[in-house]
Amino acid sequence: MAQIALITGITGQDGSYLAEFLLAKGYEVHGVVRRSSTMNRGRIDHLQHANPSHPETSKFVLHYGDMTDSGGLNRLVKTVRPDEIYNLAAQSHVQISFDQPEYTGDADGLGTTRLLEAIRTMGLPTRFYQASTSEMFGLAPPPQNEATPFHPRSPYAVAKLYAHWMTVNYREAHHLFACSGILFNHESPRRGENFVTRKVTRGIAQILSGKSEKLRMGNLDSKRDWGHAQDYVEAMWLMLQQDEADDYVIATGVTRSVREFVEAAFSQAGLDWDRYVVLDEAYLRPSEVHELRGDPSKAEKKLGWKPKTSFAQMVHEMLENDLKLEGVDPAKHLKSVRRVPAELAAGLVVRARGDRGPRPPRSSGGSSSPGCRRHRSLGGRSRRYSRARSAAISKFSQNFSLPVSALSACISSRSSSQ
Ligand code: NAP
Ligand code: F7E
Repeated sequence: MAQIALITGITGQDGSYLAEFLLAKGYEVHGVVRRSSTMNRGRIDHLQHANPSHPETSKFVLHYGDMTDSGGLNRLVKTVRPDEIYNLAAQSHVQISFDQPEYTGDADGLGTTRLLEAIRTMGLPTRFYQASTSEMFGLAPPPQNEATPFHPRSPYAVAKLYAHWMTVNYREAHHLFACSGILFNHESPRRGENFVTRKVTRGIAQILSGKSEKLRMGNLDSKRDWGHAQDYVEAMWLMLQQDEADDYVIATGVTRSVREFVEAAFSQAGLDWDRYVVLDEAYLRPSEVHELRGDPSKAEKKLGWKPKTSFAQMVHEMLENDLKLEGVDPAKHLKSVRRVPAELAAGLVVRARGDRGPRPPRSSGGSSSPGCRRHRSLGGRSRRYSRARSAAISKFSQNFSLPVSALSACISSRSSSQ
């Protein structure tokens, strides 16, 4: 008999990739969708077409439900009787959570408790995956791993932290097979349009199509550990296949600033980002998470999981998709990317950072970036050498799509130890 999975948030980025992944493994996949006045199933339409709704035979079934409605969730768990539940539904936008703190707490926090209670009261052996987030670490300095203390910085992160601890508590108190995947940022062509990476790749497409001239953005100094969503859904599944339930950090181990993302994306499209990007204070957050860099070594060791897609490939895929959506020919504008395996990039950065130890959190208003500090430390060397070094780093960074900061750090730590 096929394994049965229930996915909340199936219409989202991760839900759609996870549904594809589980269907390919032979699962019967049930998804929870919300009623809305316009159909909102663009990411899963292809799955529905490939699996027409004949209830006796279909491997892909959608049900109406909402994380704020415990009666509906109870009924779903009771009727579907899933072997595995992947709880991906959430109001997942950090900035919007400042405008909707109560709703975010209800859907993202209490919604998780409603599902856990449904499993417990039904007495089912269902395995449960909770979509936790690196946002829970907030101000804790990188690298962050499963033992890092949490310091959430938004209503979203606080709600997710409550859901994380409820997951741990149901495992400890009621012996549910409940896992919390602490995933760092992951992106793809299916990423929501108002998250920073997609906003940038869409913005570039609109500039190239002549629809807009500028891209308005917030804080370019914050740093994130960006991976590809398709790689990350495999980790969710792996967690539920282990002998014991546990919590895992899923990340690449590489951090880049938003500015570095912008530079890389504009450069792949042959554009100089400086000419198009303008600061708009509307996108600054009341409290920011400055730097996230995950340490995925537990997942590597216990799940055998590693990211497969390089940063350059991911950016390229997103640009290609958005250019096509705007009617722009990617072949005319996008540079091809040389591929460096994700783990090579990760190794380079971890080594460079490891030499210097974790960096303390920076204040959002600070103007001296670590890059600036490194530049000043070059004071004794000749200007010519410094210019040649910067040019070489920049060229290598573009060719191999590695962050400038990682290369600079690596070279600085090597030269100071010589
Ligand atoms: P997403 O694209 O924003 O998708 C969120 C999904 O949740 C959508 O299907 C949405 O339905 C559904 N949803 C929202 N509120 C709901 C409610 N009250 N009841 C039922 N469904 C509801 O998010 P994602 O990027 O795929 O992320 C998946 C999960 O992982 C989320 O829980 C997110 O917080 C978490 N996470 C994401 C990342 C990341 O970098 N992507 C990292 C760590 C954790 P509609 O389509 O109807 O809006
Ligand atoms: O912001 C900065 C912004 O909205 C990233 C969610 O999936 O990942 C995501 O949360 C950074 C922040 O993602 C703009 O201030 C600058 O520092 O893409 P984002 P996020 O807040 O990191 C975590 C792991 C989740 O769990 C969440 O669900 O980019 N930034 N300018 C901007 N951000 C946005 N959105 N728009 C800007 O114009």
